[in-house]
Amino acid sequence: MSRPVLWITRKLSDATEQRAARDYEVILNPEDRVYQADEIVAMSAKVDAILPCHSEVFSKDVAGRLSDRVRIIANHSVGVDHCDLPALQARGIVVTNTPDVLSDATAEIALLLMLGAARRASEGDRLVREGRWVSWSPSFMVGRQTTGKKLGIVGMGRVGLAVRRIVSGLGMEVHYSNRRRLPPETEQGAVYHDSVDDLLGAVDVVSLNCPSTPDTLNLMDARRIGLMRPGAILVNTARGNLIDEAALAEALRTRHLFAAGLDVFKTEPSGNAELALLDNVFVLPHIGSATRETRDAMGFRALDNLDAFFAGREPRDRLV
Ligand code: 8YV
Repeated sequence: MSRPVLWITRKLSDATEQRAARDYEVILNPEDRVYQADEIVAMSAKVDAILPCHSEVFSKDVAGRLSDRVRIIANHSVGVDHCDLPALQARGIVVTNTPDVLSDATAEIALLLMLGAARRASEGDRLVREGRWVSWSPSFMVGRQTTGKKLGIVGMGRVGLAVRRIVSGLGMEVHYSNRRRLPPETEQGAVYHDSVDDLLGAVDVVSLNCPSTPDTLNLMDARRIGLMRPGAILVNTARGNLIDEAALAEALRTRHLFAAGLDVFKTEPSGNAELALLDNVFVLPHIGSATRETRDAMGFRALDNLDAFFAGREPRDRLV
Protein backbone atom coordinates (compact mmCIF):
# COMPACT_ATOMS: atom_id res chain seq x y z
CA MET A 1 0.00 0.00 0.00
CA SER A 2 1.42 3.41 -0.88
CA ARG A 3 2.30 5.69 2.00
CA PRO A 4 0.22 8.83 2.63
CA VAL A 5 1.72 12.07 1.39
CA LEU A 6 2.33 14.44 4.30
CA TRP A 7 3.16 18.12 3.89
CA ILE A 8 5.10 19.55 6.83
CA THR A 9 4.68 23.26 6.28
CA ARG A 10 7.61 24.58 8.39
CA LYS A 11 11.05 23.39 9.42
CA LEU A 12 10.46 21.15 12.46
CA SER A 13 12.92 19.39 14.77
CA ASP A 14 15.29 16.89 13.11
CA ALA A 15 13.81 14.02 15.14
CA THR A 16 10.30 14.95 13.98
CA GLU A 17 11.28 15.20 10.32
CA GLN A 18 13.21 11.91 10.48
CA ARG A 19 10.32 10.03 12.02
CA ALA A 20 7.90 11.57 9.53
CA ALA A 21 10.14 10.57 6.60
CA ARG A 22 10.25 7.00 7.95
CA ASP A 23 6.47 6.62 7.86
CA TYR A 24 5.18 9.03 5.19
CA GLU A 25 6.04 10.44 1.79
CA VAL A 26 7.02 13.81 3.18
CA ILE A 27 7.15 17.20 1.57
CA LEU A 28 9.42 19.34 3.72
CA ASN A 29 10.20 23.05 3.75
CA PRO A 30 13.96 23.26 4.38
CA GLU A 31 13.98 27.02 3.64
CA ASP A 32 11.25 27.44 6.29
CA ARG A 33 9.26 29.74 4.04
CA VAL A 34 5.81 30.88 5.19
CA TYR A 35 3.10 29.77 2.75
CA GLN A 36 0.24 32.13 1.94
CA ALA A 37 -3.40 31.22 1.33
CA ASP A 38 -3.24 30.54 -2.42
CA GLU A 39 -0.07 28.48 -2.04
CA ILE A 40 -1.64 26.39 0.73
CA VAL A 41 -4.61 25.74 -1.52
CA ALA A 42 -2.36 24.80 -4.45
CA MET A 43 -0.25 22.48 -2.31
CA SER A 44 -3.31 20.75 -0.88
CA ALA A 45 -3.97 19.01 -4.22
CA LYS A 46 -0.74 17.02 -3.78
CA VAL A 47 -1.16 15.79 -0.20
CA ASP A 48 -3.27 13.53 2.03
CA ALA A 49 -2.30 15.25 5.26
CA ILE A 50 -0.89 18.58 6.43
CA LEU A 51 1.19 19.16 9.55
CA PRO A 52 1.13 22.97 9.95
CA CYS A 53 2.12 25.47 12.61
CA HIS A 54 0.08 28.43 13.79
CA SER A 55 1.77 30.42 11.00
CA GLU A 56 -0.41 28.79 8.31
CA VAL A 57 -3.90 30.19 8.31
CA PHE A 58 -6.80 27.88 7.42
CA SER A 59 -9.50 30.51 7.20
CA LYS A 60 -13.04 29.82 6.04
CA ASP A 61 -11.95 30.83 2.54
CA VAL A 62 -8.92 28.51 2.53
CA ALA A 63 -10.92 25.65 4.08
CA GLY A 64 -13.51 26.04 1.32
CA ARG A 65 -10.84 25.86 -1.39
CA LEU A 66 -8.69 23.00 -0.04
CA SER A 67 -8.46 19.95 -2.25
CA ASP A 68 -10.73 16.99 -1.45
CA ARG A 69 -7.54 14.98 -1.18
CA VAL A 70 -6.64 16.45 2.24
CA ARG A 71 -8.09 14.28 5.01
CA ILE A 72 -6.38 15.56 8.13
CA ILE A 73 -4.68 18.70 9.47
CA ALA A 74 -2.47 17.63 12.39
CA ASN A 75 -1.37 20.90 13.97
CA HIS A 76 2.01 21.40 15.59
CA SER A 77 0.47 23.73 18.20
CA VAL A 78 -2.01 23.66 21.01
CA GLY A 79 -3.70 26.88 19.88
CA VAL A 80 -5.90 26.48 16.83
CA ASP A 81 -7.11 30.04 16.29
CA HIS A 82 -5.45 29.88 12.86
CA CYS A 83 -7.96 27.18 11.86
CA ASP A 84 -11.63 27.79 11.12
CA LEU A 85 -12.76 24.56 12.77
CA PRO A 86 -16.42 24.61 11.65
CA ALA A 87 -15.35 25.28 8.05
CA LEU A 88 -12.81 22.44 8.11
CA GLN A 89 -15.32 20.14 9.75
CA ALA A 90 -17.84 21.01 7.03
CA ARG A 91 -15.23 19.82 4.51
CA GLY A 92 -14.89 16.52 6.43
CA ILE A 93 -11.29 17.31 7.38
CA VAL A 94 -10.09 16.00 10.75
CA VAL A 95 -8.16 18.53 12.84
CA THR A 96 -5.87 17.76 15.79
CA ASN A 97 -3.57 19.79 18.07
CA THR A 98 -0.73 19.13 20.55
CA PRO A 99 -1.90 19.77 24.11
CA ASP A 100 0.00 18.80 27.31
CA VAL A 101 3.49 18.54 25.85
CA LEU A 102 4.15 22.29 25.77
CA SER A 103 2.59 23.27 29.09
CA ASP A 104 5.81 23.23 31.13
CA ALA A 105 7.86 25.11 28.53
CA THR A 106 5.16 27.77 28.25
CA ALA A 107 4.90 28.03 32.04
CA GLU A 108 8.67 28.61 32.18
CA ILE A 109 8.23 31.56 29.83
CA ALA A 110 5.32 32.90 31.91
CA LEU A 111 7.59 32.80 34.96
CA LEU A 112 10.40 34.49 33.02
CA LEU A 113 8.02 37.21 31.81
CA MET A 114 6.59 37.77 35.26
CA LEU A 115 10.02 38.12 36.86
CA GLY A 116 11.46 40.03 33.91
CA ALA A 117 8.61 42.55 34.10
CA ALA A 118 8.63 42.79 37.90
CA ARG A 119 12.43 43.19 38.16
CA ARG A 120 12.83 45.49 35.13
CA ALA A 121 14.97 42.99 33.25
CA SER A 122 14.84 44.64 29.78
CA GLU A 123 15.75 48.00 31.23
CA GLY A 124 18.67 46.60 33.23
CA ASP A 125 19.91 44.47 30.34
CA ARG A 126 19.94 47.43 27.96
CA LEU A 127 21.65 49.66 30.50
CA VAL A 128 24.57 47.29 30.95
CA ARG A 129 24.95 46.35 27.27
CA GLU A 130 24.82 49.95 26.08
CA GLY A 131 27.47 51.09 28.54
CA ARG A 132 25.00 53.36 30.35
CA TRP A 133 25.49 51.68 33.77
CA VAL A 134 27.51 54.44 35.35
CA SER A 135 26.32 54.53 38.94
CA TRP A 136 24.73 52.36 41.58
CA SER A 137 22.63 53.26 44.61
CA PRO A 138 20.05 51.51 46.79
CA SER A 139 17.36 53.43 44.97
CA PHE A 140 18.56 52.25 41.57
CA MET A 141 16.41 49.94 39.39
CA VAL A 142 13.99 49.13 42.18
CA GLY A 143 11.34 46.71 41.00
CA ARG A 144 8.46 44.76 42.49
CA GLN A 145 8.80 41.58 44.48
CA THR A 146 6.51 38.73 43.51
CA THR A 147 7.26 36.44 46.47
CA GLY A 148 4.15 36.06 48.58
CA LYS A 149 2.01 38.20 46.26
CA LYS A 150 -1.25 37.23 44.59
CA LEU A 151 -1.22 35.67 41.13
CA GLY A 152 -4.38 35.56 39.01
CA ILE A 153 -4.48 32.96 36.26
CA VAL A 154 -7.05 33.62 33.54
CA GLY A 155 -7.81 30.20 32.06
CA MET A 156 -6.86 27.32 34.36
CA GLY A 157 -6.35 24.65 31.70
CA ARG A 158 -3.17 22.65 31.20
CA VAL A 159 -0.89 25.66 30.79
CA GLY A 160 -2.58 27.58 33.62
CA LEU A 161 -2.06 24.63 35.95
CA ALA A 162 1.59 24.39 34.88
CA VAL A 163 2.04 28.10 35.64
CA ARG A 164 0.60 27.56 39.07
CA ARG A 165 3.01 24.61 39.65
CA ILE A 166 6.06 26.51 38.52
CA VAL A 167 5.41 29.58 40.69
CA SER A 168 4.84 27.45 43.78
CA GLY A 169 8.37 28.17 45.02
CA LEU A 170 7.49 31.87 45.18
CA GLY A 171 4.77 31.27 47.74
CA MET A 172 2.24 33.21 45.68
CA GLU A 173 -1.44 33.01 46.59
CA VAL A 174 -3.06 31.67 43.44
CA HIS A 175 -6.42 32.92 42.20
CA TYR A 176 -8.03 31.88 38.92
CA SER A 177 -10.95 32.35 36.61
CA ASN A 178 -12.10 29.64 34.27
CA ARG A 179 -15.22 28.67 32.38
CA ARG A 180 -15.81 26.01 35.02
CA ARG A 181 -14.65 25.76 38.60
CA LEU A 182 -12.11 22.98 39.02
CA PRO A 183 -12.71 20.05 41.39
CA PRO A 184 -11.05 20.53 44.83
CA GLU A 185 -8.30 17.99 44.12
CA THR A 186 -7.21 20.01 41.08
CA GLU A 187 -7.95 23.41 42.56
CA GLN A 188 -5.74 22.65 45.57
CA GLY A 189 -6.71 25.75 47.47
CA ALA A 190 -6.54 28.21 44.54
CA VAL A 191 -9.22 30.88 44.90
CA TYR A 192 -11.89 30.67 42.18
CA HIS A 193 -13.48 33.79 40.68
CA ASP A 194 -16.53 33.25 38.53
CA SER A 195 -15.66 36.20 36.30
CA VAL A 196 -12.47 37.71 34.92
CA ASP A 197 -13.67 41.12 36.14
CA ASP A 198 -13.84 39.83 39.69
CA LEU A 199 -10.37 38.26 39.51
CA LEU A 200 -8.56 41.32 38.14
CA GLY A 201 -8.91 43.56 41.19
CA ALA A 202 -7.95 40.78 43.60
CA VAL A 203 -4.40 40.06 42.40
CA ASP A 204 -0.99 41.66 41.86
CA VAL A 205 -0.02 39.72 38.75
CA VAL A 206 -2.36 38.55 35.99
CA SER A 207 -1.26 35.69 33.71
CA LEU A 208 -3.31 35.10 30.56
CA ASN A 209 -3.57 31.40 29.75
CA CYS A 210 -6.85 31.07 27.91
CA PRO A 211 -7.36 30.33 24.20
CA SER A 212 -7.98 33.01 21.62
CA THR A 213 -11.58 32.73 20.42
CA PRO A 214 -14.12 35.30 19.20
CA ASP A 215 -15.28 35.52 22.86
CA THR A 216 -11.80 36.38 24.19
CA LEU A 217 -10.84 38.91 21.50
CA ASN A 218 -9.55 42.01 23.37
CA LEU A 219 -10.50 40.39 26.67
CA MET A 220 -8.06 42.79 28.31
CA ASP A 221 -9.55 46.01 26.97
CA ALA A 222 -9.24 49.46 28.56
CA ARG A 223 -12.07 48.74 30.99
CA ARG A 224 -10.64 45.46 32.25
CA ILE A 225 -7.09 46.81 32.40
CA GLY A 226 -8.60 49.60 34.51
CA LEU A 227 -9.93 46.95 36.92
CA MET A 228 -6.39 45.70 37.60
CA ARG A 229 -4.76 46.90 40.80
CA PRO A 230 -2.62 50.03 40.48
CA GLY A 231 0.96 48.84 40.11
CA ALA A 232 -0.06 45.35 38.91
CA ILE A 233 1.72 43.30 36.25
CA LEU A 234 0.17 41.69 33.17
CA VAL A 235 1.73 38.59 31.58
CA ASN A 236 0.65 37.05 28.27
CA THR A 237 1.95 33.75 26.90
CA ALA A 238 -1.32 32.82 25.15
CA ARG A 239 -2.25 34.95 22.15
CA GLY A 240 -1.86 38.63 21.26
CA ASN A 241 -5.54 38.89 20.39
CA LEU A 242 -6.42 38.71 24.08
CA ILE A 243 -5.12 42.24 24.67
CA ASP A 244 -6.11 45.65 23.32
CA GLU A 245 -2.48 46.68 22.84
CA ALA A 246 -3.19 50.42 22.58
CA ALA A 247 -5.06 50.32 25.90
CA LEU A 248 -2.20 48.36 27.47
CA ALA A 249 0.38 50.86 26.20
CA GLU A 250 -1.64 53.70 27.73
CA ALA A 251 -1.90 51.93 31.10
CA LEU A 252 1.87 51.35 31.07
CA ARG A 253 2.63 54.95 30.09
CA THR A 254 0.45 56.34 32.88
CA ARG A 255 1.96 53.75 35.27
CA HIS A 256 -1.45 52.44 36.21
CA LEU A 257 0.30 49.11 35.57
CA PHE A 258 3.84 48.66 36.83
CA ALA A 259 4.88 46.49 33.87
CA ALA A 260 3.88 43.87 31.32
CA GLY A 261 5.61 40.69 30.14
CA LEU A 262 4.56 39.65 26.63
CA ASP A 263 5.54 36.68 24.47
CA VAL A 264 2.69 37.11 21.99
CA PHE A 265 1.32 39.99 19.94
CA LYS A 266 -1.54 40.83 17.63
CA THR A 267 0.91 41.11 14.75
CA GLU A 268 3.48 38.34 14.46
CA PRO A 269 6.21 38.36 13.51
CA SER A 270 7.23 41.90 14.48
CA GLY A 271 5.27 42.66 17.67
CA ASN A 272 3.99 46.09 18.60
CA ALA A 273 6.15 49.17 17.99
CA GLU A 274 4.29 51.31 20.53
CA LEU A 275 4.81 48.75 23.31
CA ALA A 276 8.41 48.18 22.29
CA LEU A 277 9.18 51.84 23.05
CA LEU A 278 8.21 51.45 26.70
CA ASP A 279 10.79 50.61 29.33
CA ASN A 280 8.30 48.80 31.52
CA VAL A 281 7.59 46.05 29.00
CA PHE A 282 9.56 42.81 28.88
CA VAL A 283 9.07 41.25 25.46
CA LEU A 284 9.91 37.96 23.74
CA PRO A 285 9.21 36.77 20.18
CA HIS A 286 6.59 34.00 20.72
CA ILE A 287 8.98 31.37 22.09
CA GLY A 288 6.77 29.83 24.78
CA SER A 289 7.24 26.29 23.51
CA ALA A 290 10.60 26.79 21.84
CA THR A 291 12.79 24.29 23.66
CA ARG A 292 14.50 21.33 22.06
CA GLU A 293 12.59 18.89 24.29
CA THR A 294 9.22 20.46 23.65
CA ARG A 295 9.70 20.86 19.91
CA ASP A 296 10.42 17.11 19.66
CA ALA A 297 7.44 16.32 21.87
CA MET A 298 5.12 18.53 19.82
CA GLY A 299 6.30 16.99 16.56
CA PHE A 300 5.88 13.48 17.92
CA ARG A 301 2.44 14.25 19.29
CA ALA A 302 1.33 15.55 15.89
CA LEU A 303 2.76 12.41 14.25
CA ASP A 304 1.01 10.19 16.83
CA ASN A 305 -2.25 11.82 15.78
CA LEU A 306 -1.48 11.20 12.11
CA ASP A 307 -0.45 7.59 12.74
CA ALA A 308 -3.69 6.91 14.60
CA PHE A 309 -5.75 8.49 11.85
CA PHE A 310 -4.13 6.53 9.03
CA ALA A 311 -4.36 3.31 11.07
CA GLY A 312 -8.13 3.87 11.29
CA ARG A 313 -8.08 4.79 14.99
CA GLU A 314 -9.39 7.93 16.66
CA PRO A 315 -6.56 10.47 16.99
CA ARG A 316 -5.99 11.28 20.65
CA ASP A 317 -6.18 15.05 20.13
CA ARG A 318 -8.97 15.23 17.61
CA LEU A 319 -10.83 18.55 17.74
CA VAL A 320 -13.22 18.06 14.82
C1 8YV B 1 4.09 27.27 18.96
C2 8YV B 1 1.87 28.03 20.09
O1 8YV B 1 5.32 27.90 18.99
O2 8YV B 1 1.17 25.83 20.49
C3 8YV B 1 0.84 26.98 20.28
O3 8YV B 1 -0.35 27.31 20.23
O4 8YV B 1 1.57 29.15 19.95
C4 8YV B 1 3.33 27.70 20.13
O5 8YV B 1 3.55 26.71 21.06
C5 8YV B 1 3.63 27.27 17.59
O6 8YV B 1 2.31 27.20 17.37
C6 8YV B 1 4.42 26.23 16.87
O7 8YV B 1 3.77 25.64 15.83
